[in-house]
Amino acid sequence: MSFYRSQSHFETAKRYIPGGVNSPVRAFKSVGGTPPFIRRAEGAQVWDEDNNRYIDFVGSWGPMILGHAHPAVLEAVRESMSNGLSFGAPTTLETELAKEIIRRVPAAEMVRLVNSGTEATMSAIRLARGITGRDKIIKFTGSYHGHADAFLIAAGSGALTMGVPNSPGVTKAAAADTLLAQFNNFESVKSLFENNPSQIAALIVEPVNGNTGTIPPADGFLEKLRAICTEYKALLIYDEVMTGFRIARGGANEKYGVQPDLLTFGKVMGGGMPIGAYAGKKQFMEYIAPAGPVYQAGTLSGNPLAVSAGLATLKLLEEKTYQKLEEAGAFLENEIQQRINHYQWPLSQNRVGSMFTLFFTLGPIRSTEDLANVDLLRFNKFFHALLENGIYIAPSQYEAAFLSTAHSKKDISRTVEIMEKILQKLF
Ligand code: KE4
Repeated sequence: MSFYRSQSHFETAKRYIPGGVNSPVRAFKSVGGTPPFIRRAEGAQVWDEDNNRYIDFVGSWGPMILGHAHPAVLEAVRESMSNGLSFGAPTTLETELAKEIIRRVPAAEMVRLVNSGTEATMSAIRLARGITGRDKIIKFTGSYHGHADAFLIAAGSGALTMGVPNSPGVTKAAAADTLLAQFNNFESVKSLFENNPSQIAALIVEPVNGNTGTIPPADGFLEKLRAICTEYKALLIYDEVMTGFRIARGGANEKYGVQPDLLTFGKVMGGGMPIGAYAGKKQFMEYIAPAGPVYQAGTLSGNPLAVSAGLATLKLLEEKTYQKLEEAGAFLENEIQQRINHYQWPLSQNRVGSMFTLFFTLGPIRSTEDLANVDLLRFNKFFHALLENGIYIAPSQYEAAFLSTAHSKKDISRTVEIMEKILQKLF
C-alpha cells in the first residue's frame, strides 16, 4: 500500500494544526507512522487519499453503528438542512430526540442536549456538585470522560495512549477534587467514601470501560456502586458516551439494570454529527438553568442537523438490530478465540455486544492495572500489518473496536484470516 498522499497531507497539516490532527489519538503517535487521511466512507469501508480501501473497525470512535453514509441518515440531514442550519431557538426535533432517549433509557426522565461527550460529562459533574454542595468526585484510573480538567487525572483513551494521563494545565486544586479508584475493585471505592464521608458529590463510571480497551463490569460491581452512592448521598453517574445505544437499545442502564442518578451520552446518538447529552431523574435535572440555578449553555446545543442524524440513527436501532450486532460480535470473538487457543498465543479479548478489544497480554483484563505488561511493540506491529492489509482498527491498545450493522460475515471472516496470518508471523 502507498501512503504517499497522506504523508504529504500530514506534513502540511502539521504546519497549521497542532500535531496535524484535531484530536490527539488520530495522530498515530503511539503506533508510529502516518495516519491515512480519509477521503470518503460508505458502509463498513473507508477510503484514504491514496485510494487505499479499509474495513473500518474505528467507526469514528463509536458513532457509526449503522456503518458510514447510511442512506436514511444522510436523507434526514439533507431534509433538515433544506430548512436552514441553526436557529439558536427551540425546535420540535429536540423534544423528539429527548423523548426517544427517555423511551429507551430507564433512568432518564429529562434530557439536556449539548455538543460533545465532554460537554455532557463536565455538565453532569457540575450538576452533581450543585445539587450536593460537595466538591469531590470519584473516577476510575484508565477511564476517560472527555478532556474537562476534572477528568484528566489518570485518564484513559488518548491521554493514556500518549502517556499523559495527568495533563499539564490542570490545576492542583482541580486534581485534588478528583479521587481515583480501580475499576472492578469495590474496596478501592469503599475506602474513598470512608475517608471522605460527606465530601463526595458524585462517582462517575463508564459502566463498561471502553478507554483502556473494553472491560465489562464484574458481577455485582455496578450494584455495589449504586448502594454505596445511596449510602453516602453521592450521585452515581453513568458515562454512557460510548456504551449508550451501542451495547443495548437502552445502553448499560438497560443491559445491567442498575439505576444511576445521571447519565451522559454522545457518539451513536448523533449518528456521526457533533452531539452529546446528559440525562437523569427529573428531581436532579430541574436544577439545570433556566429551570434551576446550575448554569450550562451552548450556541449549537440541539442543532437541528445533528438531532436529525441522531433521530434517524436511533429509529433504525431496534431490539432485532442489537441481536444482529450481538451475533456478529460473538462470531468474531469465537473465530479469534479458536485461533488463540489453537496457537496458544499470549493474547486475550473482551467484548460487550459490538464493542471489543484484543489485548496483547494474557487475561483476564478487569482493570487498567491488568494491562501493566501489555506487549505494545507487538500490538504496534499488528496494527500496521492490519492497515497494510486493508483492516483499520484503533491506533491504540487502549481503545475499543466497533462492529456496525454494515459489517458482513464475509468482512469478519476476511478480517480474522488476515489477523491469523499476521499473528502467526508475530509469535
Ligand atoms: P467527546 O468529547 O470526544 O465527544 O467525548 C468524550 C468521551 C466521554 N466519555 C467517554 C466514555 C468517551 O469514550 C469519550 C470519547 N471517546 C474517545 C475515544 N475513546 C474519543 C476519541 C478522541 O478522543 O478522538
